[in-house]
Amino acid sequence: MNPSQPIYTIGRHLVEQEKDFPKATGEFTSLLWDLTIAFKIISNEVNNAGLGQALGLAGFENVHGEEVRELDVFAHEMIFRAMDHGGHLCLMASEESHDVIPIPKKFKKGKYILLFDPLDGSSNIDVSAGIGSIFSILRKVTDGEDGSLEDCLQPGVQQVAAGYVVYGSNTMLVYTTGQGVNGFTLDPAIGEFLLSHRNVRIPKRGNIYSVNEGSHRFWDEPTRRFVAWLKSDRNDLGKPYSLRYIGSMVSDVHRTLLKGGVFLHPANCENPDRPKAKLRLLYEANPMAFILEEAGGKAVTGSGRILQVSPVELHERVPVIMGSPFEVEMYERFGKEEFTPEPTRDPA
Ligand code: P6P
Repeated sequence: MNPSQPIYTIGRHLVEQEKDFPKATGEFTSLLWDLTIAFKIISNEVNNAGLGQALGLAGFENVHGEEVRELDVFAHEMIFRAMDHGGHLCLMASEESHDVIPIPKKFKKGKYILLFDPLDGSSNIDVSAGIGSIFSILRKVTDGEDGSLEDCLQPGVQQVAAGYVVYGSNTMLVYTTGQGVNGFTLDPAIGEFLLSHRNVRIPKRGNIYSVNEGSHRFWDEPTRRFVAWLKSDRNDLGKPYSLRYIGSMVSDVHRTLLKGGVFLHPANCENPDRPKAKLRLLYEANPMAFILEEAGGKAVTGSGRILQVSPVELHERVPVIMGSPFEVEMYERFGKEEFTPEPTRDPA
């Protein structure tokens, strides 16, 4: 940690941010604070997962037909139990739950909706690669005390906050409320998230691309031509971009945010009439897109801004291309015209 940087906890940051909103009631601050408790508990479990206990399979499949590992279930439970009684939420929705999750009747309801992916990238758990949690917060738009599916199906531009936690070499929480992006690293010795990355800005361009090259033959033609350009010496670097791919969206996007470049999870166009995307709009693409755009980046589906997609289903999926403005704008140009840009400088 930078010795000259003041010790600034996430709690202090939340209180400071609240001061910027004269009408703030503190409800939102308390909601985010409750979330950090869940993330500390999950971090401890992830970092102490015993080989026999938490790395096993939970023996059933989630709504998407994917094997559910015990840490997925644990993370889902921890977030639900940390958030169900605070009085700030009127509804939750999780990747691990087919339907929306009402707040138990015995608890006071609030005006916010929490959407979350409790443990993204869980297929990496047993190889000790990066995994993470992602959250998105919306404000209730329907009448009455209880939230409904309609409250969840709002475009990403309506988010009031979004964030992720990456459980990697250390645990880091990155979030935005639309006032910039800040990163807090967990000091496990004192159990505090301390400000470590103030006002994160993504580099305007990078030299890394992140995509599952094994799916190359399923991409549409513009995506194939864009990635071929990245890998050639005809691009502006004059040499091939480096490929970095962990297979965990939180880790791959976190690296892209800090180092620049582009992350892609394009649609599978094996059946051109029915392209199939994988990443979920409401609790993966939207929150990450909010953060990337707040940090000066871009986030598109290939046919427009992710944040402007109007959701139809709770678990719907979208193609994701996000990162530095230079690379994402290049991707969009490859999609719009038959063009191969000439390098702006002689190859190295
Ligand atoms: P693929 C993890 O399962 C996940 O949902 C994201 O975290 C990750 O970016 C993506 O799937 C990886 O998908 O097709 O490369 O295996």
